Amino acid sequence: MTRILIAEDAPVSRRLLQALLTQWGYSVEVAKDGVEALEALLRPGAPQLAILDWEMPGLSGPEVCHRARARSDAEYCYLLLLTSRDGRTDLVQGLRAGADDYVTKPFDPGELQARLRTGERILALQRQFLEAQEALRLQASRDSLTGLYNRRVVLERLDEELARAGREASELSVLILDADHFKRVNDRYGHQAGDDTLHELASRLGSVLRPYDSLGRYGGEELIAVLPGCDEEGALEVAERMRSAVDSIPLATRAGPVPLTISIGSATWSGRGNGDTLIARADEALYRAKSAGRNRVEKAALVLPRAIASVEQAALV
Ligand code: GH3
Ligand code: MG
Ligand code: MG
Ligand code: MG
Repeated sequence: MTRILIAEDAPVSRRLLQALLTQWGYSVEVAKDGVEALEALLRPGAPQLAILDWEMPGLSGPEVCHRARARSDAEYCYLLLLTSRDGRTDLVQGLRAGADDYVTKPFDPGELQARLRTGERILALQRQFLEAQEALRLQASRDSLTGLYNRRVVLERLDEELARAGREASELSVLILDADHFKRVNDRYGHQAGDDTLHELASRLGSVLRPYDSLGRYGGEELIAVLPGCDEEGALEVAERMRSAVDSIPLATRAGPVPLTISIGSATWSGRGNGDTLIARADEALYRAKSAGRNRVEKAALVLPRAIASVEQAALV
């Protein structure tokens, strides 16, 4: 049921409008003056359709329009002014204040109903537009096979979190995950079942993470997790939970259950270096996890503070 706000200070007109609109199937909210009307329009979840009387105590209809429009963060509301004036300049003033349309009093019910339908059509178009925009935004940030963030977005998240960790002197860890012997999965079960495996892998890993962690597809069957506020010990715990979540139960695919293991390299930000160096350290740890037999977690080598590193280097010469 479409919700509509009526703002009208004259009780008789207000009741008449309320009765009509209820009969037409609207769910009606009522304001007795301009101040109440503005409050009702700015409340979260406010009606998106409103009929505003021109002359009201407190704030006039055009003033309500003007102030409601000044709030650009609010959802669009279709505003219809109700006026007994018919001088052209007044109407222009009302439209300039942000009204979408007007009806002159005494109004013809058929005309009012038709103008409200126009308003609803415009609101429906706007909803479609916002939905399409949201769908595009999702498409542009997600990997279509796994539903995870795509590489670009997860790397952006890493940069943002690194900047925040620098500002707030907080911890940050990164995990690089790679499916073990995935070529064999494709060879044995087929490429499509391989795709299913990656899709299931992504959803199982996602359920292990906290809401503010980001998981993305880094490459073919390689994923990356950005863990804000996570120190080395915490990152190793998360990685171990991921490893065991995959190892414990085979993944469901169109070719039946596929057993899979993953290897993980973990790196924790030391307060120095950028996203690339953090990923390179996690990658190096992943390489060691693979060489040590796969289905395991390895952490990156300790980064020595610059002063100690140069002392050690000096000792080597
Ligand atoms: P390792 O344990 O050393 O990682 O062995 P691996 O076989 O997994 O080797 P590698 O990581 O080098 O190879 C990854 C394979 O994953 C190669 C490629 O055919 C497959 N792959 C990459 N992306 C996809 C995908 O989107 N779908 C499917 N089905 N397979 C993919
Ligand atoms: Mg009035
Ligand atoms: Mg692999
Ligand atoms: Mg790989």
